[in-house]
Amino acid sequence: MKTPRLVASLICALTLTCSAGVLAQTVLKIGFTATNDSHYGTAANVFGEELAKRTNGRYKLQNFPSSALGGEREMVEAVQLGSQDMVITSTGPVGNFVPDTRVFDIPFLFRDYEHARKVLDGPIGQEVLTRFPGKGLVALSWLENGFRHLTNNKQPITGPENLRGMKIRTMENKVHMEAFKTLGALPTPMAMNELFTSLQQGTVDGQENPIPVILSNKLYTVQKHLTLDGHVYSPALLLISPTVWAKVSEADRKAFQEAARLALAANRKRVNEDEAKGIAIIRNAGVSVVEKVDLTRFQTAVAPAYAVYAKEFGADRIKKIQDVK
Ligand code: EAX
Repeated sequence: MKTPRLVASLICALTLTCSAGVLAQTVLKIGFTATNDSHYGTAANVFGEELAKRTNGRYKLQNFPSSALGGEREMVEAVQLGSQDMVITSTGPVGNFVPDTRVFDIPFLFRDYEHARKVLDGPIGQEVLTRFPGKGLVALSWLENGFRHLTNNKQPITGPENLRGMKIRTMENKVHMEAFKTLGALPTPMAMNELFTSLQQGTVDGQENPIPVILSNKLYTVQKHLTLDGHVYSPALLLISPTVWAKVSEADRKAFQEAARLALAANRKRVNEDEAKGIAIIRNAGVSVVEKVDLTRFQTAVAPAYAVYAKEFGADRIKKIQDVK
């Protein structure tokens, strides 16, 4: 048994990347704002397992859930700088880095999950992923956060008039902020890791997030009302630092991409499951749920913001997305 150890040590000495005679293993740190037991945690776990399997354990993932590495904007910045290896983030702050993602943050753009997934998987969505390297980031895959719904502590929201003057925490996303301003609310951008306390202390009246996030971050324990308005689809992304990516061999890049594909499938499956069981959990916790809202009234109220979006993104680009069947 002496010879193999000696060979291993020699390889280690040459590659300078192993310790205690073990062959090179790179541990990649991945951060996200939800818990390990969430739609994001599921994606990270599947990605980590599949990557390790496909690289014979040469790459391993270490999860930092629950904003342990900071808010989404901070994490994307760190991934860009190379001080953090990977991140799962909503598109919330990503438009500040890769403006082309912003078009997908327009409210009432997607009809349903099928529509959104089809656009992201198709040429329109895949083309946007190619814009990341030019902005100092690498996107391995789209992921999913879900359709966002309103929660608050003031009153049941049945129409846009109920939002008037309400302090709603939004993501640090100007497309979303424009929409809430147009609806008459007071959009208050804030990182996810400050949200729970802000709701608890009444710094903001409400917030908006998909069911998977409301569950994972236990927002239903500090909110009285939920309205299932699904005002906007919230895409997510699996990003890796260009510093890391530059060191990954061509063959291993295939392993990363394949693992990312499986992570996306698992992530969407979990979103479906959370959607199916989540409302009952939230209601059982004592939250009043407005299930049926007249969406056309919200759409009419938010219509003036579409003029701003059309100017920024081009009416034809918006229509092209809407037209995907
Ligand atoms: O990505 O910040 C948010 O509201 C996001 O939806 C959450 O961090 C999951």
